[in-house]
Amino acid sequence: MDIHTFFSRLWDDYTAMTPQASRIHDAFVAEGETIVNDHVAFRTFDRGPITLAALEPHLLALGYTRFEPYEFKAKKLRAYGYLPPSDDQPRVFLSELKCSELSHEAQGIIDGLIDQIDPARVATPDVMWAGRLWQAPSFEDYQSLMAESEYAAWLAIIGLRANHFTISVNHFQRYDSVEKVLARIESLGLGINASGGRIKGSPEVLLEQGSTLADRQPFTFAGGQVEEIPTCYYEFAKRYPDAAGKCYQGFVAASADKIFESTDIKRYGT
Ligand code: OOG
Ligand code: NI
Repeated sequence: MDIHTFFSRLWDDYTAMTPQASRIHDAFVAEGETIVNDHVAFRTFDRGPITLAALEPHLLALGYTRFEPYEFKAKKLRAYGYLPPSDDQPRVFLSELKCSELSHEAQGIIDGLIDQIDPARVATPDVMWAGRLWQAPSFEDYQSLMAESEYAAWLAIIGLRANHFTISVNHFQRYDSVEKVLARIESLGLGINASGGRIKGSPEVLLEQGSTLADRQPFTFAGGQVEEIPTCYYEFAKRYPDAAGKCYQGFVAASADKIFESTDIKRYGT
């Protein structure tokens, strides 16, 4: 699969899950802005056939290269940043949950999901937007996961797909700051993730980021119980040149730690 097809299918799946993304995208295009993606992000479990190491070959096949690892001790996550084959393509942030750091009960719930995955399904790049590769969990299991890891609970119901796309504020004309972009988002009636402040990072760390609160939709759990759940969110990033004058290519772990909470709508939503 070529990289254009990959991102166009990924985007179609993402916007179907995330109507706010189409609204935001179209609002900026209507103002004459050009949308360039800074990065996209994926979440997975470090177990079974969908580990970071098992998914990474799909990125390498598109021409991506490994850039830098990141650790999130409190959230029990590790991640890797990848550089695109050309500047007009997004970077990729791929994270995985360190399942063995959860309780035996939570691990049992996750194993019950992972055991349902057909390994053949993971062999083609469209697994990156396959969604759930297992039956819907019960609401009880969802809540058990939620008590230990919001990331685990989210992944159990949403599955593999773009967790967010990120607009490059560097490529905007009218909006020269992340804060101006966030103000425009709010004028559309959408919520901002304020965990750790509206703007994560600073020119000093060469990256400023902000994000929406994830969209919500009703979800039918095993047994038929329907509850509103968070889907995906949109991010906005502005990068600064390093001492050598080269645009910063990495992520910032302290900022990422708070960006993860964009799907934690129970704690941070209004
Ligand atoms: C990823 C959060 C981190 C960034 O740009 O630092 C991130 C996630 O929510 O899965 O995207
Ligand atoms: Ni991001």
